[in-house]
Amino acid sequence: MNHPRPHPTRPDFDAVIVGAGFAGLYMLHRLREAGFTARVFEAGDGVGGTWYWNRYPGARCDIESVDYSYSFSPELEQAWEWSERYPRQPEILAYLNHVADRFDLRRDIALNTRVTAAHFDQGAGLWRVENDRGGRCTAQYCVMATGCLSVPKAPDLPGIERFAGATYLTAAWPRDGVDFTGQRVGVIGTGSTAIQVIPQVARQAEHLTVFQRTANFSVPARNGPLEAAEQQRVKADYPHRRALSRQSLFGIPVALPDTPRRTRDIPPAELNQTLETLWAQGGAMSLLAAAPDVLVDPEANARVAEFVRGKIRATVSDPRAAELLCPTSHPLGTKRLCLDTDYYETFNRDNVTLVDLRATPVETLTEHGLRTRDAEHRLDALILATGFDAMTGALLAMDIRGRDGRSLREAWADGPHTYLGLASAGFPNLFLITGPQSPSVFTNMVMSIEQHVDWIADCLIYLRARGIRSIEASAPAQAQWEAHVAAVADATLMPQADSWYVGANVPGKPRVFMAYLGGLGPYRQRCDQVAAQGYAGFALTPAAVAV
Ligand code: N01
Repeated sequence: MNHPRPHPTRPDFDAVIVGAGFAGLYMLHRLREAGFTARVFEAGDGVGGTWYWNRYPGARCDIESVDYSYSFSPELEQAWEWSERYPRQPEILAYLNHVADRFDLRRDIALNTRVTAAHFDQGAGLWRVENDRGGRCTAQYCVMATGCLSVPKAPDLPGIERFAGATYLTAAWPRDGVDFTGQRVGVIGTGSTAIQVIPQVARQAEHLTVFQRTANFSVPARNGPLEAAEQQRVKADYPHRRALSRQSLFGIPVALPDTPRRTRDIPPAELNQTLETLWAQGGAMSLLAAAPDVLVDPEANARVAEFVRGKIRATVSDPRAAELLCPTSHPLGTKRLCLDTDYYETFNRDNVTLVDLRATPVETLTEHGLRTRDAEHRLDALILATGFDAMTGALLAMDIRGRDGRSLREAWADGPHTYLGLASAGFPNLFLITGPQSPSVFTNMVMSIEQHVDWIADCLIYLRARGIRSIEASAPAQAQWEAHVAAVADATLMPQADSWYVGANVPGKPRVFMAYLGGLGPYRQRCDQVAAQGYAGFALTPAAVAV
């Protein structure tokens, strides 16, 4: 119900932004450029988000550096020099620090400050935000730039407290690094993170034991130095390259085919040749972009999956290890397709052992190592590459309360509910950057972040120009969007896998497919259309009326 609000309360800031990764930094820049006041709160003691926390050996982005970078500033694009085809974590972190300095962002960022609560004050029409340092402030808008993979999954290994050796979580790696020389090291997990860690640690440790529960598909990165001439060529072509990426499926410069050819219709020899070429070039996204129907058509998927399994068998010399490393539990691409440098080759080393946790499950950690059903593996150190409470973890970690004091945890008890992945009904003036049910993790995140930030900034400018105090997703528009997201996902093979995309990795999490699979380009058009129609599907409330 609306009540007249004669004395609107001035908030401390036009917007509070939570998180200072790629999303929070650009959001701050856009809002300030548009004349809004904004404050960023960041839990870390530096900017960088994902790239601040994930400092584990081998951490590297699986999108090419020239594409995994902001496109909003042509000067920045031209100025920054990338050293490798795929950027290492320290280089991305240096880039983000450069961005923070270049655009003078630091003065509006509070570091070491974790937002614990955000409550919508209906009477005053503003958000009251609290942090773990006891600070409080108010803002008209709250923008969650909290990342899709920022809350590590809690370790769920029996007896972990008994282990006397060192334990390392990849997502909270010691800043000064770790020297594993002379140590017996165990790695739990074989997802994207572990696949990067394992080859690095194997080169240093005396012995490495990899505890695998589920084998994953991985494609070679073929990383290497980015030659000056190649970088110059990309820089000269940036306007065209970015335009292509914005309209693409995955946010990389691969055009949508006019008449996509079905993979199952391609003669085996021709398909094999294409896959050999892609394999030699490296890159997971380009493999999927070349045959996007592998995510939809089981036959197409089976053909490409068998090609990858053939590569694993050809690489790993021990046939038993090779079979264990061949994924059979899920179609290719339905868990994140990993990108590696020497992952499968690492299992040919004398100092590496692969343990199949399906055949011999973990019984417990002991003081000296890890006991499976048939052996005790003595370890000096244990690396947990066990994944994240993805997509919703960071949002639900805060006590977010919207209209009528209803908490987001309550509203999302059966899974996330959003309109376009940008907003949630019942939570006025709250925006999510790359929120659940947007393309986010299925794309080059930087492209998706820029699209959301631009959309949100343009929206706030629109509201200000019209004296509108409040914007809120309408429940019917939200329900329609969710039905569309689910229908698109259900038309693919994606929901078949027990992946973090469906929350299957976190016990008790509702099983819902949490990303939009319609592609970044088509999604962008939809968002632009909503804006062009005066924010269709949102309720806009003028200033003279309380919300
Ligand atoms: O996490 P994951 P991740 N006992 O959830 C295993 C992005 N990323 O950090 O599959 C034994 O994929 C678990 O086994 P299972 C990327 O989007 C990007 O590797 O549940 N094993 C699995 O093997 C990626 O998808 C980049 O059977 C346990 C592993 O731990 C996302 O982050 C680099 C276990 C977790 O794999 C997450 O990747 C890194 C247990 N109790 C990450 N609990 C790049 O840009 C979990 N596991 C390259």
